[in-house]
Amino acid sequence: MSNSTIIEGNLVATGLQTVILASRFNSFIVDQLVAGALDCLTRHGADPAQQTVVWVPGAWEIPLVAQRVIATRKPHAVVAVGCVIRGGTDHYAHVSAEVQKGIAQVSWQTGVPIGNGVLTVESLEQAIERAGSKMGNKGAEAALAVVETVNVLKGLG
Ligand code: INI
Repeated sequence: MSNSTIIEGNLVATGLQTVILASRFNSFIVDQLVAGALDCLTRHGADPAQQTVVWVPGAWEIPLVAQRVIATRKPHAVVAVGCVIRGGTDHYAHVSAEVQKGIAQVSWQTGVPIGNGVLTVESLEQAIERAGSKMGNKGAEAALAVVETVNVLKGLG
C-alpha cells in the first residue's frame, strides 16, 4: 500500500448553512432544481431551517446576488440554480456565458463554494431531462458537490 496522504470531503451535511440562489426565469424547471437541492441537503443531514432560498429574476442576476449574499449572510456555501434555454436570438449565448463565468469568479474571489446548477440547454426537453427525470436533478448534484467541497476545504484547514 502506498503512504500517500489523501484528503477528501465526505458527504455529511450536518450543521451546513447554505443559500440556494434561484432564478425565476423558466421557473417551471427551476422549482424542481430548488426542490432537488433542498432534498439532497436534508437527506445528507442538513437542517432545512438553516437553508435559505433567495430568488432573482433571471440567471444573469445570479453572480451579483451571490456576491452580496456571501458578504451579508456568510453561508458555508451557495447552490446556484437556474435555467437558460436557447431562443431565437443570441441573448441565450450572452446570458449563459456570463453567468457561468460570473459564478466561477465570485466563488474564487470569496473562497466560498458555489455549486453550479444553472442549466444551459438547447430545448425545454433537455431542461426537463435535467430537472428530475432521465438525466437526474442538477440542483441535487450541485448541492452534493458543495457538501463535498465544504468538507474538503475543512480538511485542508
Ligand atoms: N434568463 C434565464 O434565467 N433564462 C433564460 O433562458 C433567459 N433568456 O433566454 O432570455 C434569461 N434571460 C433573462 C436574463 O437572465 C436577465 O434576467 C434579464 O436580461 C434582465 O437583466
